[in-house]
Amino acid sequence: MTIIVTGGAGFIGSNFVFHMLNKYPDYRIVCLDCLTYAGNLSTLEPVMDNPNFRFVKESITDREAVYKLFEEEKPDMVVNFAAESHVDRSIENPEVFLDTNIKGTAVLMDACRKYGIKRYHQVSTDEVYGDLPLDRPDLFFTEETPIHTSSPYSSSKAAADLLVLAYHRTYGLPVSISRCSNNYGPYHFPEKLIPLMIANALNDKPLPVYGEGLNVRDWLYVEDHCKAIDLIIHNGRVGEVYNVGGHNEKTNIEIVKIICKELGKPESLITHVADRKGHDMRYAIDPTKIHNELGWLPETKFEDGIKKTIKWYLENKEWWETIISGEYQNYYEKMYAHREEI
Ligand code: NAD
Ligand code: TDX
Repeated sequence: MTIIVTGGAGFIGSNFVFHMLNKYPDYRIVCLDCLTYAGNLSTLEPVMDNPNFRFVKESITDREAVYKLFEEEKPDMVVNFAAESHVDRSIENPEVFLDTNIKGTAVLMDACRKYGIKRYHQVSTDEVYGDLPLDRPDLFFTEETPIHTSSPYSSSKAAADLLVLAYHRTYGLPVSISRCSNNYGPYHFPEKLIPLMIANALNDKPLPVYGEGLNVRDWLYVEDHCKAIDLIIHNGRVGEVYNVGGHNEKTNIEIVKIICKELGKPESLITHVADRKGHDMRYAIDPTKIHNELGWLPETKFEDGIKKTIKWYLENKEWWETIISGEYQNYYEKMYAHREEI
């Protein structure tokens, strides 16, 4: 079995590469990643010498390079993690999101049509459903919830999902899609809420909470997401969408306070800043389908997962300090300087 894993040098993709090489010692895992700001080759160092692993630095938007790789590897499956993934960046500059997330998906699926494939899996997000109101805790996203996006990021992911389903219907491509809630865990890029707050708190820097911090996200430990995708590509039905989430809703302010407590840092570091444009209020997944069909259930409780994650950031300072001492400084200055304190 040969699987092309795109975006494997990023947060979830790298965790998936480790999971698969560990669990299936006879599989060949080929990581296709062009190493944007979010891709980090040092993350993959532990598997670089594994004879069942190959890293290829190319973009999923480069048709020639993708076709060449398919000719060389004749993959049985493709799992597409590669994407521009940060909502705030999409608000500043949508174009690269359209290129990578939409065109890149089409190029990969064209290669799958040309060379044949057992499964093309698209890693999508609950953000394609838009958001839920705070005063309706009885509502959850199901696979039937209409697509209703808020940001350029979620719109590009939704467009990709629609293309994936269209390639299934039109060309009979054997596809599947997973729509997961917010992940957290090791190798999470420090532009995202949890690692950003951990890094800032450890440096005694202000913790910039957008607005009142009452927006709700449904947090899932990254390993649980990887296990869900593993189940879907092996046992999930072709042409189907599976929601992935663990009924673990928390407001942003709760998350930041937990991080302060775990690190022994004062809550006075918390600074309320200008809100994100179009900020989604609440995400909440109903995972009944994947549970009933594939027996998936999240295994890591948030209380344990957040402790493990913080421990990882404490033990792997070099990984994130290298990131935040580079180009990230310009990013941080640009994105947060204009966010006035409120
Ligand atoms: P990430 O930003 O950490 O990593 C993205 C990876 O894709 C990087 O290694 C980057 O170099 C690579 N990449 C970007 N453009 C590429 C291109 N044109 N060609 C090849 N590689 C390219 O992202 P993540 O948080 O690991 O998210 C992975 C996937 O999961 C994305 O599709 C995202 O939409 C989805 N997702 C993320 C979450 C979350 O909470 N992080 C939740 C649900 C779904
Ligand atoms: O500095 C911050 N302050 C803050 O209050 C940052 C970076 C975020 N936030 C808020 C915005 C959100 O309500 O925290 C919440 C989480 O923000 P992000 O970490 O940027 O995640 P989110 O926008 O929810 O999107 C994530 O989950 C779904 C991933 O980045 C997406 O790729 C995934 O599809």
